[in-house]
Amino acid sequence: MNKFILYVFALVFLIMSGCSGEENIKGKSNSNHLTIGFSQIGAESSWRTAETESIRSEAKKRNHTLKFSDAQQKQENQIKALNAFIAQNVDAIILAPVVETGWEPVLRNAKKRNIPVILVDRGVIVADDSLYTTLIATDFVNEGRLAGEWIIKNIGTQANIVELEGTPGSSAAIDRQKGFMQAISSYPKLKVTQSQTGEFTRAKGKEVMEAFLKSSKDKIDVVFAHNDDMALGAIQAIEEAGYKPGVDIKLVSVDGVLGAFQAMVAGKLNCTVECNPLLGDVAFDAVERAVSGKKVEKRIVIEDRVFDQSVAKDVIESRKY
Ligand code: GYE
Repeated sequence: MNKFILYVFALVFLIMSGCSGEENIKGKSNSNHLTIGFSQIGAESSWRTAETESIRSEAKKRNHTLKFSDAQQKQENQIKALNAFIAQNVDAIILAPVVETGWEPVLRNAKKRNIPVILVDRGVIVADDSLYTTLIATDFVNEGRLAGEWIIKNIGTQANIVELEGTPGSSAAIDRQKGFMQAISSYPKLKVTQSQTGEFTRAKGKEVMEAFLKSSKDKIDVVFAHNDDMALGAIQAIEEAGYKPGVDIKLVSVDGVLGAFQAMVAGKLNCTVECNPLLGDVAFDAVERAVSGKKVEKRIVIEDRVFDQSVAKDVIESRKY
């Protein structure tokens, strides 16, 4: 009789655990191991290399299989990768979208197959935001604003600024520009005299800065670069043109990579607004929650901080990317 009661209890327990919230929406209960497709933009900057590494190492740490695809900056490659992940019926997709628009059809395919899509670092514009699970990113508008405010406070309200923009159509470039313009808009003598894309790369940043230096009729006082790599390229161009970066021409950028801190310590870069690329941990928390049918916040904001030469030396040792 006792044995019988035990059997009944065991049976009830088994049935209940099978029905519990732990069972994931794709029906793969009792399995902590997931297969995740990660569509990365490319390797244009040190920021992106750090992000890739963070997601790769977190997948390993949690014992998940990561299918990695490098899109070489092309949206069409990302769409192809996503469709391949969907055809392979992965448990979830992590997408770092190169540009904001044009994602609806492929995201609809994922949704139809019940595959959660976690957006990391850049956002998308879609009419129906149920097409993705969450966006994990910093606030780019705020980053642009912080860069503008740093200039107002530390350089003043009269300066000719040249702008090195990020990848055209990317939320990072669009929103950093928006925030920056908002910050300086009340100061008519703070002028953006030239603005062009440097595609978030060091080489292109240098090339565009060389062109700015050659063609500029006005003296260039400040460079606002949408990322550190372009600022580092611009520093080289400024030096080769015979000026002192950080002194004759001041530079403010975004990301907070190690190279930027080294340049600040050397007195060549004036300020960087941090944009944390170490998103692996947060991204996989979201993936695991989504796969097990738990609620995930629609927007997870990663905090930004401003660093300039006054603190660079003290914090450089503690930088993680
Ligand atoms: O700032 C830049 C990169 O999307 C936030 O892309 C990211 C940006 C980052 O290549 O360095």
